[in-house]
This record gives sequence, structure tokens and C-alpha cells, in this order.
Amino acid sequence: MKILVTGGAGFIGGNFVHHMVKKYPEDKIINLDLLTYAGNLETLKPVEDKPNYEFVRGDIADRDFVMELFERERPDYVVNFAAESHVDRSITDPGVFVRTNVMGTQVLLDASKEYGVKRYHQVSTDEVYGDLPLDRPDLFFHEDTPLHTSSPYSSSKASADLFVLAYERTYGLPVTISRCSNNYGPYHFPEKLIPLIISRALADEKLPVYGKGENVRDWLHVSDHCEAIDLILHKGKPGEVYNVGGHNEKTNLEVVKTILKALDKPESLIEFVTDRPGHDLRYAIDPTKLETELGWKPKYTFETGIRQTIDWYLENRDWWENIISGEYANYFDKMYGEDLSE
Ligand code: NAD
Ligand code: TDX
Repeated sequence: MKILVTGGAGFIGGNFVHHMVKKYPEDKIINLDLLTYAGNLETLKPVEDKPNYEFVRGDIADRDFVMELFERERPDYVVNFAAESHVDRSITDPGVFVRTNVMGTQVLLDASKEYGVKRYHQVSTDEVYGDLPLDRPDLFFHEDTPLHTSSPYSSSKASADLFVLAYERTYGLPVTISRCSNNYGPYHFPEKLIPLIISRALADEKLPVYGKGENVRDWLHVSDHCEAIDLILHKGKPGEVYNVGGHNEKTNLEVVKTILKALDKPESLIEFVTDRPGHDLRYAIDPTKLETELGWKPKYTFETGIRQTIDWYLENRDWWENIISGEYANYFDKMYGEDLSE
């Protein structure tokens, strides 16, 4: 089998490429990535010399390029991770989110239809369901919860999901969609909450927490997400949506304090800063369908997963220190400069 993975130089795509290259030596894994600010070939060092792995640099929204790639490679499966993924960036620059997340997905769908792929899998997010109130812990996102987005990011992802489902209904393309909760783990870009807090706490720098830190996210270790996608790709039913999550709801403040405790750093590093506009209050996934129909079970609890993640950041300083000393420093100053004290 030939499996085209897009966005495999990013956080989750990179972990997925590692997983697939190791688990399926007989398959060929082709990683198509544009290498935007979020893509990093260092993440692929462990697999770059493997005979069943190939990297191709390119843009999923470039129709001619994508069609040529499909003509040449004829992939059996397509797994689309490629996206602009950071909510804060979507608030300052929504256009690129439409281009990559919506138009890029549509180009991949056209190519998948044209070349008759056996399965097109779209990696989506729980953010397409909008948010839940903080005072209703009994409510969860189910696969049939209406799409109700808040940010330009989540709107672009929801839009892509609708195109994916339309290609199944209209053209009979065999598609699946997974909607996962917040991931954490190795190779997570330090603009996102958990790696941002780990890297800044290690340097005794102020930790920006939006609003009062009471927003709730449902955290899943990236390797449990990768297992779920592998399972859906091989055993999921075409046309179906699967929610992925492990019931690990935490307030942002709880997450930050857990990391500080593990690193033996003081809570006085926390600084409450201006809230994110339109900030979603709570995400919580009901993964029953994936568990009962496909037998998925996460391996990590939040406690074991966050320990493994912190250890990875301690043991792989080069990976993230390279990022935070580069172009990312300008982004950080622009994003938080006026808000954070010295
Ligand atoms: P990421 O930002 O770390 O990686 C995105 C990758 O896509 C990068 O390597 C980037 O270079 C590449 N890319 C961007 N634009 C491209 C283009 N036009 N053509 C080709 N490649 C391009 O993102 P991530 O956190 O790994 O998320 C991966 C996917 O999972 C996304 O679709 C995201 O919406 C979804 N998702 C993420 C989370 C999470 O918590 N991070 C949770 C649920 C779903
Ligand atoms: O500096 C910060 N301070 C802060 O309080 C940052 C970067 C975030 N936060 C808060 C905002 C959120 O409530 O922490 C929470 C997590 O923020 P992010 O790491 O930016 O993730 P989130 O906005 O929840 O979105 C993530 O999960 C769903 C991914 O980035 C998306 O790609 C995925 O779809």
C-alpha cells in the first residue's frame, strides 16, 4: 500500500509518520509537506533513511503540483494533516487558513477522486462543534452534535469537513473523518499551551495564561491519536465521522500548575493576560463510537502522558531551542509583547 500523509513535518503528522513507518515496513509512506513555520524536518530525522519513507516538499493547495504527484505515485490511502493549526494566528491572519485548510482539502479531494484512492482520511478537530458551557459537565460532543464554530481556524476546519462529506455523498469517494480533542506530546510546536509553558518555565520566564485560566480542554497524548487514525484508516466505515478523546478534561490553570509542579518551578511565574477573542470555554469529547465500534482505547492517562512529554522536552532541548531562537521569537514578541511583564 502507498499512503500519502500530508503535513507530516508538523506535530501530529510527524508522530503519525513515525508510527506508520515503523509499524508497516511493507507499505510506503510518502510525506507531503510545505514546510511552513510549523513544519520541521528535524522531526523526521528518526525515519529519514528508512526504505519505506519518502519526503516531498509541496503545497496541498497547488492543484497542478498535487495532480502530478498523484499521477506519479498513485497513493492507495490519503491522510490529510496539513493545515494551519493555531487559533491565535487565525485571528490575526484568517486568509491563509481558508487557502490551506479549505482549498487545500478540496484539491486533495479532487485528486483522490480522479485517481480512485481507496480511502481519504481527514484529520479534523473537536473545535468544529464550538464550545460547551463550563457549568454543564454532563454535556459532551457527539458525532452528530451540530457544527457551530467560533474562530476562523475552526470555521476553516468545519468547512473542510463539509467538503469531505459532500465528496462521499455526491461522488462516492470513500472518506472518513476523525475529530480529536487537544493533543500533547513530543514534537509539539512551542506556540501551543503545553510546550509553551514547559519551555518558558524551564527558562524561569513569565507564563501567559489567557483570562482567568478557567477554560477547559480535553487532552489526549498524540500517540493515542495516531493509533486511532491508524485504526479508522484500516477498519473505519466509509462516510463515517469518529470522535477521538480520552476524557481528560482540565482547566488551563490546572495544566499550567501540573507542569510547574513537575518542573519544581514557582506558581508566581503565572501571569494572567488579555483573553483570546471568542475564546471557547470548554471542549469535551464522547469517544464511545470509536471505543465500541473499533475497539480503540487510549494508553496514556493525563498524568503518565504529561510526565512522558515533560521528559521528552528535557531530553530534546535542541529540537525546541532551535525553534524558539528563530523566527518564532518575533511572533512571540508581537503576540504577547505588550501584555507580559519582564
Ligand atoms: P502543525 O501546525 O504542527 O503542523 C501542520 C503541518 O502542515 C506543518 O508541517 C506545515 O508545514 C504543514 N502545512 C501547512 N500548510 C501546508 C500546505 N499548504 N501544504 C502542505 N503542508 C502544509 O499542526 P498539528 O497540531 O500537527 O495538527 C495537524 C492536524 O491535526 C491539523 O489538521 C489540525 O487541524 C488537526 N488537529 C490538531 C489538534 C492539536 O491539538 N494539535 C487536535 C485535533 C486536530
Ligand atoms: O499562551 C497561551 N495561553 C493560554 O492561556 C496559549 C497559547 C493558550 N492558552 C489557552 C488557550 C486555550 O484555552 O490554552 C488553551 C490551549 O490553547 P492552544 O494550545 O492554543 O490550543 P487550542 O486553541 O485549544 O487548539 C488546539 O486544540 C485543537 C490546537 O491548536 C488545534 O489545532 C486543535 O484543533
